[in-house]
Amino acid sequence: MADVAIVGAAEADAGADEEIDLAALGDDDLIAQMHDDLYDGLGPEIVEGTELLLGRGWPADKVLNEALVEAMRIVGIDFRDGILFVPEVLLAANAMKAGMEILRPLLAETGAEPIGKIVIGTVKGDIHDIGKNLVSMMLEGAGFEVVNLGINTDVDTFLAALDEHRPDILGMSALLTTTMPYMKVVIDTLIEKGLRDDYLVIVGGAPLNQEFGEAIGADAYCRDAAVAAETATDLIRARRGAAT
Ligand code: B1M
Repeated sequence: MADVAIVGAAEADAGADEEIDLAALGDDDLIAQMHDDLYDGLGPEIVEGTELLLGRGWPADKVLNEALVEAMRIVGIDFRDGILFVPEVLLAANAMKAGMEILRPLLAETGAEPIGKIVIGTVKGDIHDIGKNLVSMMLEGAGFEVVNLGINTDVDTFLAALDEHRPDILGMSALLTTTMPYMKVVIDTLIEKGLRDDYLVIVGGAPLNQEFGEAIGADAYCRDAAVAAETATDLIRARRGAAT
């Protein structure tokens, strides 16, 4: 009996390890498989799937939204519900980043004229950077020079970067309800130092909304990366138009 059980387990293992030929899948099945692979944190499979979809003529933003962002949305639900934990989510995040690296040059390549400069960071206490990095890519694609300060950015680091790079826009990202109030700390510090009017300020991140953006005195709240690129462009054009 024991032997039978052992053989059975070995067969099950062999089945689980069986390689799936991603290239043989149709688009819908490939997308579904990529959702599973990102959920399981399989970076090389995500890279392969991303390249396959691009090779089939999918635009980069469609690959991003339908394969990667949607998969991370599913991860987020299971994280919230206690089905996934930090280590698994970290692996999923790394798989997502591997896919984003393939898409980065495509999202950033528009041939657009340089339109302005932005300093962007995830605020103090917060280490979520996928959304902020996506926003940075889209802004690059819209013709912005982006100075990306990374994660866990405190007010002094923001101020030093503003002083050094003299951008048109300051962008802040927060993914936690506990870190979003720090955006107000940064804006209030700009006001105290008489610097607020020198910069446009845009904010974003999953727990924010329009009302919060207005309440902390940002120039705009942006729902997603595409809106951030559009809004940043509009704000700069409006400011330059007003100055002439
Ligand atoms: Co975190 N996490 N996490 N996590 N994590 C969330 C945010 C959470 C909602 C999960 C959940 O419970 N469902 C929850 C927050 C709950 C809350 O605050 N109410 C949460 C928690 C609790 C935590 C920890 C506290 C868990 C723990 O330790 N017990 C911990 C906190 C660590 C810290 O920051 N101090 C933690 C850790 C992590 C990981 C490290 C494992 C990993 C981050 C890896 C990384 O970023 N390198 C992680 C992840 C991946 C998530 C989820 C699953 C996915 C976030 C993501 O990348 N989404 C997330 C669940 C969720 O959001 N549904 C969750 C994909 C990305 C494309 O979307 O970031 O929303 P998003 O960005 C969008 C828009 O929001 C917008 O545009 C982007 C693109 O369209 N946007 C901007 C974002 N920034 C913008 C800036 C702009 C404009 C638009 O202008 C400047």
